[in-house]
Amino acid sequence: MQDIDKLSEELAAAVAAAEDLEALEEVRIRALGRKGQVTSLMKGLGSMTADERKMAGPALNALKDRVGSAIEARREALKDLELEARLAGESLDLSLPVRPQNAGRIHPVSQVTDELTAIFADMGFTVAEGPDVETDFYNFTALNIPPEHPARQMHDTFYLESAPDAEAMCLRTHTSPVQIRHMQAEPPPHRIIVPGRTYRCDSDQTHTPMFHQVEGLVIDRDIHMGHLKGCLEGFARAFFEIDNLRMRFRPSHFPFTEPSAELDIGCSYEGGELRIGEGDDWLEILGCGMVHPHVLEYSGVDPAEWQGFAFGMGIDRIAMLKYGIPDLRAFFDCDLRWLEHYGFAPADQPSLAGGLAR
Ligand code: 2U9
Repeated sequence: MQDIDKLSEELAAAVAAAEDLEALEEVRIRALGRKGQVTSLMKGLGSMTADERKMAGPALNALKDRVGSAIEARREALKDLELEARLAGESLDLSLPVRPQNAGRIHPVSQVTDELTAIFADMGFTVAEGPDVETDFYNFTALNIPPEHPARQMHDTFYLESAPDAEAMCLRTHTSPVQIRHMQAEPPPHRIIVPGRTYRCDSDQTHTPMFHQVEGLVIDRDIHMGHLKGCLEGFARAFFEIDNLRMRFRPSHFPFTEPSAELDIGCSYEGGELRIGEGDDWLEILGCGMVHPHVLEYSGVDPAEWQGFAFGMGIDRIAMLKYGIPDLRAFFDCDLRWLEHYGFAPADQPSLAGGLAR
């Protein structure tokens, strides 16, 4: 019995000391193999007296089970260690350049959205998002668009089927409802941009039923048209990467802003080719204005204390202008050859320091 106890201790120590699966297999063969130490002791049972066998038999069987279980447990632990070491050795360096044949391209809409985000983030804006399916209240009423306004007509807006007494639901026709929701949820001041998908029942060479917009909202005390002008001129210069870009604000009208304006940038159309920043023609790039007091009231903001400006532009449109893309519909064709031509390198994140687009 003493021999069995001693052997048990020795084998337990050998199992624990096995540093890899190969060493553990050697211990197994040494203990439980055909000529192993435990096997040999078990073979000796045959030459014992019946009384000796009664004592030694169960003890040897217990030893065999104990050693077998210890080996199995150690094997599992060693496998885990081996896997961990392999995973650590196989870690991917995501900063390595992509192999050219696997590169893929970033769609111009994603690229321009990232550029806009970088520019406005530098001015202290954060990005807000909201639902594509909206209520009539958030898409129209809260934006000072009355029931008889043409924008509400069935031919402009995709309405969803709803129960006769339920509020009408639609696909948002602009990202403006997100600003309303944001103002209701957070206390002023606000400085947000809202890029996203928008939907209008329209389809021709320059309109698609789904298109992308970015809108911005600044609400604070004592905000005036001077802030609007400085912010949007700064944006246009940074976006088109032209320091002395000619610009003009032209009076306009939107239900949600008063006064309202549109921003034009200087360009030339010589020989049918558009050149931004040259010549003496004008090109409209965005709409803007001071947020209408009714809109602030609908949003739970006191217009006597807080004012601000808002702006909106079509991402697809400014992407076409900046990158000379002639046909809007190609944006949504999923043609890989088009994406290869007009797309952007995936690893180049737009930043003001590193260059917006390379
Ligand atoms: C709130 C208050 C005011 C957002 C604005 C415009 C002017 C505008 C168009 C540009 C081209 C839409 O993509 S487009 O068709 N937008 O001209 N958008 S001011 O005004 C807001 C928004 C939200 C709460």
